[in-house]
Amino acid sequence: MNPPTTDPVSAIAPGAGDLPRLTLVAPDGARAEVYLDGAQVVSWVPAGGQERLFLSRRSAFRAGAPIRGGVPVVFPQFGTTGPLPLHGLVRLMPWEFAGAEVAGEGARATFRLSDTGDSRRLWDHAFLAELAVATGGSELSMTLAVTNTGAEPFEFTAAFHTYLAVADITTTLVAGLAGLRYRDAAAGGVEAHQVSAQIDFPGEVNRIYFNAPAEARVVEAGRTTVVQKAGFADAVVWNPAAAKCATMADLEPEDYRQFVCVEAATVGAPIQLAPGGRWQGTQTLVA
Ligand code: TA6
Repeated sequence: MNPPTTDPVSAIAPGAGDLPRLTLVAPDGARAEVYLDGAQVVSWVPAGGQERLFLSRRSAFRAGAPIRGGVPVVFPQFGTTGPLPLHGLVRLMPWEFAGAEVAGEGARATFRLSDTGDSRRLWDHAFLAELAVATGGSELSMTLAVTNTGAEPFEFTAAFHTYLAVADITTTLVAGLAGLRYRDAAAGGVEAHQVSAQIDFPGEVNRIYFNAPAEARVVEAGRTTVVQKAGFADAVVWNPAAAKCATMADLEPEDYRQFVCVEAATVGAPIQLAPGGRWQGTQTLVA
């Protein structure tokens, strides 16, 4: 059961497909929208600013189906690195709203999810996942905390699969990852080193950058978005380009021009959690 939203900063109402959607509004006007399905942030407007996340007009909004855009929470498996459905389980599950509050100039909402019979059939581990979403000023901050509530150790990979809205992918650059080793999924998984200072997008880019620094920047003509992370070792950069985009039923053929995914992630070295152990990772977007 989700508690009633009597706090001053949030309200839950039916969103697309009648799925419950929380709107979080900070005292300074910064706002975010979060579907309880997947605890998926789908909109972020900094104070006095404009929408900074991409959300596909063709996305499914149906319980148990992934939403295309915003910030899907990836856990306990990134991509196809294991036997689970692509990007794991929790983006497909309904989370519980655990409350919202004013925090300084910002507003903060928390969501919770535990293992279920369905999740145990696919991944036989007991866990508690907690997601905190905070916005205020020019920032959107998300913290994922995972606790092993079972009696056996487990390991997992995770990410915030962040779809940042851009005006034009052909003039967008990602900076801050030079010198890093990466796995190039668009080239069959070969490994390479990032030589140039900035990543551009002449075609599909699908890379996991290992041991990435705490900050990457998405640089467009006239604006920059900073992606900061803590607790996540790696960073993923993805844009499908025209050919792959055309094969994706929940994207318009030209949608690849309008987003780049830059993702705080832990993929290269899975997190090991002993019984009772807790891990957390944070991603902060700065407009
Ligand atoms: O993060 C990049 C990626 O793993 C790509 O390989 C691409 O498939 C993308 O995620 C989207 O995955 P999805 O399951 O949402 O279609």
